[in-house]
Amino acid sequence: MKKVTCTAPVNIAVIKYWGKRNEELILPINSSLSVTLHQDQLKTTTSVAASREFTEDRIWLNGKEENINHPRLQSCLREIRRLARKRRNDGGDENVSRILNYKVHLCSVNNFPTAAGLASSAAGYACLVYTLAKLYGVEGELSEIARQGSGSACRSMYGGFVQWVMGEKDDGKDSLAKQVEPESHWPELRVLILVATAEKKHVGSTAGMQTSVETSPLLKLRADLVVPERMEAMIESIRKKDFDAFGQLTMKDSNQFHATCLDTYPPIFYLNNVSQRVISMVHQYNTYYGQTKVAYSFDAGPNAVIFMLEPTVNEFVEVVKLCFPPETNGDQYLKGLPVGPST
Ligand code: 2P0
Repeated sequence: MKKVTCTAPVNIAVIKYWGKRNEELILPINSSLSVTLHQDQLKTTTSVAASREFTEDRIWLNGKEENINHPRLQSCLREIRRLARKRRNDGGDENVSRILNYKVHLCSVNNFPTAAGLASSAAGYACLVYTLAKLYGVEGELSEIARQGSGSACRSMYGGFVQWVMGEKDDGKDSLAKQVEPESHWPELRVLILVATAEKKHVGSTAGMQTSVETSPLLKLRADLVVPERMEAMIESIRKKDFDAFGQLTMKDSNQFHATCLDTYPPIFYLNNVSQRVISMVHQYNTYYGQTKVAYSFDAGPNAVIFMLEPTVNEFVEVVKLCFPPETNGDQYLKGLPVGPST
């Protein structure tokens, strides 16, 4: 038996991905950009074992067996095994030949709420692809395979600041993640995650973005006219470590993503009244200082991700505690997370 265990962190998009031009290959209608969290924080851990004793491929997610025949899982398994076979045929490791004949058992656990809009599928598929690649000794560009598990997963294959370039080709060969700056680039950057609810979201991202593509004229305008220019500005703000610009662009992009959800028919609501209070709190805080000291971002759920620089953390956490006292909001907790490398 051969066994491998790896971890992959979640990533938080500051230029959001929402909408596909090809459902099967998972090709997006716009490029996106994210920050990968530190691997010691919100992460997925996956173990894979290959053995001649196993009679079929199987997978367990958070301790519960799931259907291995899910098409996206099958795509990832098939593509990694194809690369492994190619490597073997090119004269690679003899052991790979043997393992390729074995079935695998996969076990994946998240240390945070699954499917609550905290990018669980991103860390999950990134980890699955990376762990399988290690098992079979496959190296090189793997983000194309992770993308076929879940779009946002391709960005978790790298640490630091990562762009998913939408690409132009129909076969998706150029729809890849690339690192814009490494995790060491902006060590003062922090994220605070405010969990408004750990419940599973009502409308999943895959179905939600499909309806948005079909019905929202705003989404098309966003992809064609807003994102390309905003992407340039975002990359520049990161390169210059200009938090004021970075924060404003992050908040505007989150707001526009949720505007496209409202523009979807029937509309999708991911934000709730707690999210709205967090948005007000952030703007009041920034207004008090006359500059952008903190910036929110919300994905497909009501939980807030707040970006800030290290010197702001303690004071802002106190502000959050004042605005959301524990006795009235018992289901909330805070995590101050450093941004860091992916493995
Ligand atoms: C993002 N989200 O860029 C955006 C922002 C949610 C809001 O990527 O269908 O789970 O698996 O490609 O990757 C969520 O979409 O969807 C997502 P699929 P995915 O992070």
